[in-house]
Amino acid sequence: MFSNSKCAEILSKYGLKGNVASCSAFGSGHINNTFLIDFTSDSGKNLKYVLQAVNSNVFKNIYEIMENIRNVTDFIKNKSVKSKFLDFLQTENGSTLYVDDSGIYWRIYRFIENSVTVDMPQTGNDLYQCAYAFGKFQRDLADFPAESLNEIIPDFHNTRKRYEAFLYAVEKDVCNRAGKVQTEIDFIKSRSDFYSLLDEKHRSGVLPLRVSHNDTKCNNVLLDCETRKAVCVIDLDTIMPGFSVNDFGDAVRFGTSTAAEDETDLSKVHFDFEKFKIYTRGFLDGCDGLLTDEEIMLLPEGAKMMTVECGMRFLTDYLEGDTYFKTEREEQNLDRCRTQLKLVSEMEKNWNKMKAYVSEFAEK
Ligand code: ADP
Ligand code: GN1
Ligand code: MG
Repeated sequence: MFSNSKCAEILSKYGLKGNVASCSAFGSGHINNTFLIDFTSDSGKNLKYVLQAVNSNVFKNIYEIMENIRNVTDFIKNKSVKSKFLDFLQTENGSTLYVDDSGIYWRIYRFIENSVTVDMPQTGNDLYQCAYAFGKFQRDLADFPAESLNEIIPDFHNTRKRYEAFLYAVEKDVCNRAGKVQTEIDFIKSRSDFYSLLDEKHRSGVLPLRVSHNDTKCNNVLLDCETRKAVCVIDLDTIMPGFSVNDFGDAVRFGTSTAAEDETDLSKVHFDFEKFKIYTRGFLDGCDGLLTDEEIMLLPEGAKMMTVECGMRFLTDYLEGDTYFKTEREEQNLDRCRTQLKLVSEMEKNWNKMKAYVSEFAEK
C-alpha cells in the first residue's frame, strides 16, 4: 500500500517540504507505477506532481534511461524548436532518481496543467495530433548522434528475436497454458516468414536506423485540454535507435483499433481504415519530408509488424505467467493478444488499400 506519508518521504528527497493532500494511481501504462500527487508546500503553494516507480524488472539500468532522456531533450531544446518535455526534479544529490530502502527507483516531474492523455481517441483531431507528435519527434532527432544512446532493452523491436522468445515460451509452457491457445500459436507461427522483413530491408540499405521513441501509444502524448493540440511526448524510457516505420506502426496498432487493447468481445475489435489514413497524414506531416519514399512505402509493414509483435509479446507473457506486463485479471494478456491478432487479420484484408494510400505520399 502506498501511503501519503511514504509519498511525502520521497518528495522530501527532492527538497519538497509540505503536506501531501492526495496521492493516487494515475494513467494506464503497463510498465511503471505512476501516481498523481496533490501537494501543498510549506509556503502555501498548491502544486501537482507525477511520481513514478520505474519498473526495474523491465529496465535493468535506469540511470542509462535518464541519461538518454536528458541528452535527447537537451538536444531538442538546443535546436530551439518548439517542443515541450517533462521537467524531472533533482534530488539534493543532483540525481533525477531516488532509490529507497527497498530498492525502488523513483522519479518525479511537474504535472503539466491542462493536459490529458487519451486511451481511445474519439476524434480525428486527437488521432492526428498524436501521430503528428511522434512524427515530429523523429524529425527533431534526425541529426542526433544515435550511436551515443544507451541501448535500454537490446532487440526491443527485433520481431524475429521476439518470435524466438515466443517459441521458447511455447516449448517450456511453464504454466501449462499452451494447450488452450493453440489457435493463437498457429496464427503467429503461420506468419513467421514475415518477421525478418524490416531487418532485411535495413541490411540491404533501404530502411535507415533513426532515433525512435519505440512506444508510440497515443496515451504517451499529452494533449492540451482546451485546444486538443499535442503538448508533449512522454514515456521516453525506450528511446533508442530504431525504424521510423515501427514508430508509425506501433501508433497505428494502438490507435486504429475500434476497441480497447484488452477488449474481451472480439466482435468489437476492428482495424479502422479511416483512422489509418489520419495516422498516416499526421505522422508524415510531423516528419515533414524526413522519410524516404522507401520508408513511406513500408509504413503498412511497420503497422502489421508492430501489431503481430505485440500480440506475440502478450502471448509470451501469458505463457510465462504474466511477469512482464502489469495485469489486473487472470487472462488479460491473452485478451490483449487476441485483439492484436484480430487487428493483424483485418490489416491483411485491407492490405491493398493501405499500400495504395501510402503510395500517394511517396509519389508527392
Ligand atoms: P508507462 O511506462 O507505465 O506507460 P508512462 O510514463 O507512460 O509510464 O505513464 C503512465 C501513464 O500516466 C501515461 O500513459 C499517462 O496516461 C499518464 N501520465 C503520465 N504523465 C502524465 C502527465 N504529465 N499528464 C497526464 N498524464 C500523465
Ligand atoms: C508497454 O509502457 P507502456 O504501457 O506505454 C510496452 C510497449 C508495448 C505496450 C503495449 C517498455 O507500453 O512496448 O507496446 O505496453 N513498453 C515496454 O500496450 O515494454
Ligand atoms: Mg506509457
